[in-house]
Amino acid sequence: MKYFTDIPAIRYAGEDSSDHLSYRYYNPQQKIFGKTMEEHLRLAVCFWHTFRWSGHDIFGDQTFDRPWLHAADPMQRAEASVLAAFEFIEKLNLKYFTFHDRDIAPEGANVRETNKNLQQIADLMAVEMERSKVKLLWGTANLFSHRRYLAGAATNPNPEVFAYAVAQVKQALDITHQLHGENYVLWGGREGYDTLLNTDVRQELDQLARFLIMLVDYKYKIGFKGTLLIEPKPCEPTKHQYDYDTATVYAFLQKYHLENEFKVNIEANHATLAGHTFAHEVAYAFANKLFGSIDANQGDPQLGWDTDQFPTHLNDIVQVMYIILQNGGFTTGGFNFDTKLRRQSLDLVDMFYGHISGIDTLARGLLIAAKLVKAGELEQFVSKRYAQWHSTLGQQILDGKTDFTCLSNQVLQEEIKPTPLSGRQEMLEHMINGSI
Ligand SMILES: [Mn+2]
Repeated sequence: MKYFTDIPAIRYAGEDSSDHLSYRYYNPQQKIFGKTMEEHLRLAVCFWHTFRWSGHDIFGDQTFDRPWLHAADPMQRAEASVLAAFEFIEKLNLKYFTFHDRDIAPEGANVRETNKNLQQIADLMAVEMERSKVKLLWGTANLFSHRRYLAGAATNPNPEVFAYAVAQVKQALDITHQLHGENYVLWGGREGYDTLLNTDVRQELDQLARFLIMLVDYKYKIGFKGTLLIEPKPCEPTKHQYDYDTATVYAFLQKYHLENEFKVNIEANHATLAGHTFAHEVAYAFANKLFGSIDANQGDPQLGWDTDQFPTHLNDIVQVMYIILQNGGFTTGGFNFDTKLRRQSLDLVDMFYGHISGIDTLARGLLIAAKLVKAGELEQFVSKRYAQWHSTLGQQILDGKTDFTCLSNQVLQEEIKPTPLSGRQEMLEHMINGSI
């Protein structure tokens, strides 16, 4: 069964193409600084929003009618969704996908049956991956939808829920390993609280750390070579989530000596919900050797929730791409589309328009950022701004060869009088827009 027969394979047609079912900027084999665009971007389609979400929101039910979800039997629906997903990814000419355990296979009557369902679908995925050469960027476990997780998984007040979550993540990691996943993601959707009135924060943080420590042990035990990623988000569904942002995750990891075992999966929309820019989270992650992967979905500045829209804000993407290029690019990570169509975008072709639009935004952002790197003007400006730190004074401070007493004496003796210099923000903003 094929689902997208009336849609052509999506190919690069160049900037002047008027065909909306083509890429204007994403030219997979085009080389930029010695790597192809495909290797730079490592684009992935997510399984859950794209093939399992029906358009429902908190005010309304299903709006989409997906043919692969028509069968009465949930396992038949699961198998049909896998076939639809690989057909879609191949039509877009992409090389990666991502999945949640519960979105690829339904829960059974008990854990044994649930695990059997999941294994059966994973085996079908393995066949499709072999046939299509599409790879797994990352897998993850859904520890937030079922009511057993209403008060969290690892941070639940009931250790039986913790144990249940361990069993679920063990199998999700086993399957990610089987499918040669390049990363494994943890998003703590309900690892937080709704009210402090019923919550022991210190206890919950210790529980979360135990969970992650055991996961790391298990990763080495089975020889999983991928990167473990934590996806920060400040709130939603809970009022407060412990993985608030990259800085919070970094502090938590250091407290429990886990900073070398995890990196972050930064989502654009989660960054803005935390009161940051997307670029801030990426820069902060690189600054602390924590950069792993990206969920490229953006939010809406007027809507205060996680709208998961396809990335279209070119200026934001240029800044992010510039930071990624300056720092050497992805290693095991990539750009995942953890994106949802708007619920009025009913047609199958809208799935293509959404992804093409997002992919072209990233590709165009990459091209512009490469131009900025090549021109070197921004880099020179920044390095000049810090140049005085190479002076004797700057080096003494950085090398720890001075102290409060020495420095204050030096200020008095040499009558140090610093001269303020312009930060040139407007010129730099003008320069970025000029390159777009
Ligand atoms: Mn995400």
